[in-house]
Amino acid sequence: MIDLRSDTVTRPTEGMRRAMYEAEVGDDVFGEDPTVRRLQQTVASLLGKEAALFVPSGVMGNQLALKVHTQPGDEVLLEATSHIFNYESGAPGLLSGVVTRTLTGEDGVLTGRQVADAVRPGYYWLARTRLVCLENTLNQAGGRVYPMENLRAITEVARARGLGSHLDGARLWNATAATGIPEQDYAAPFDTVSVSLSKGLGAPVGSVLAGPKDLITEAHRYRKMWGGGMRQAGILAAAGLYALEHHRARLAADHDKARRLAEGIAELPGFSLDPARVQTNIVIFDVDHGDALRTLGELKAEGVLMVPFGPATIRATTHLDVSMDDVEAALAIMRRLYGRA
Ligand code: TLP
Repeated sequence: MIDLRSDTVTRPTEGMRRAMYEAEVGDDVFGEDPTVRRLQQTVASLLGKEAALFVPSGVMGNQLALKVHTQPGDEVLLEATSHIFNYESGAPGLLSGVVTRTLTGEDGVLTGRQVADAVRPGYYWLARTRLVCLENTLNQAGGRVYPMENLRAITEVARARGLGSHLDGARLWNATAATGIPEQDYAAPFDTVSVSLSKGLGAPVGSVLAGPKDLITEAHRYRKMWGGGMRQAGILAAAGLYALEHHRARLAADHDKARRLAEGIAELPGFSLDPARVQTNIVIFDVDHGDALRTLGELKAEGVLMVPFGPATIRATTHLDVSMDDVEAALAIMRRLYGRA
């Protein structure tokens, strides 16, 4: 199988498994796991934040951020295609009791003006707009990198209007690999940032939420309350540390594979995409006949896995466990199935 469903499908490499095996561990609920502590310090310093918290998933990192930035009844501004709004099971309503309000960006990207116009005035009969969340890279916009100018403009508005700001940086590493702008620079305008270790970096489990000490202390409390207190979690943190050290530099290779895949698909009749839009490791394309599931079934029968991202839309994601040869093999299959005779 050539598995392009997500960059989450990777299996730990031998070196990573060795690092996990050798990890020094302790009970992290007592704050005694040295490897977890080292991971938290490493990520906090990489992102230029005071403190960080190791969490089981990207969803938990984002939802903890919402929790510590808001009170029940507050309003959170999100882009309409964002992961937090679409793919986190409605958690903001249940876990934080907040109202989510979506703004529609151009290809997922909002402007400072849009956010400024959305902040509600302080009348007591209105919800209190309290937090703005952005995503970098933008999953639904095909891995697009959020332009720094817009990140700065939006967070300036947030600060000026007394709102908190959170960045869902599940694939922030890919943004840095694509532009050369350090993660720390992308993180700087935000109060809190969550990053994933289990996507492009190839660790089996884990995300990290970083931010000011007081908010991370509060997040630590809710992590426990939500059942995310982990004991000898150093075995997982070791994989994250290994990934940060060994798998960040190679992300650019995933971007090359995605570009090649996009170029190949763009040459086939019946598919619509512009390869120039592929900036990182995600390729999103449309099937002209309108039935993504049909195409996905045909591809699966030939050993190529991708996921639906709309009725006529498909997503393919490159990662550590697919090689350039795998990409060429997937393209050869697609040419055989869909190329002109
Ligand atoms: N995204 C998954 C699916 O849920 C769509 C994927 O395959 O891309 N933020 C962003 C931007 C994400 O893409 C994801 C995962 C998350 C947060 C959640 O991370 P996990 O799966 O670790 O909870």
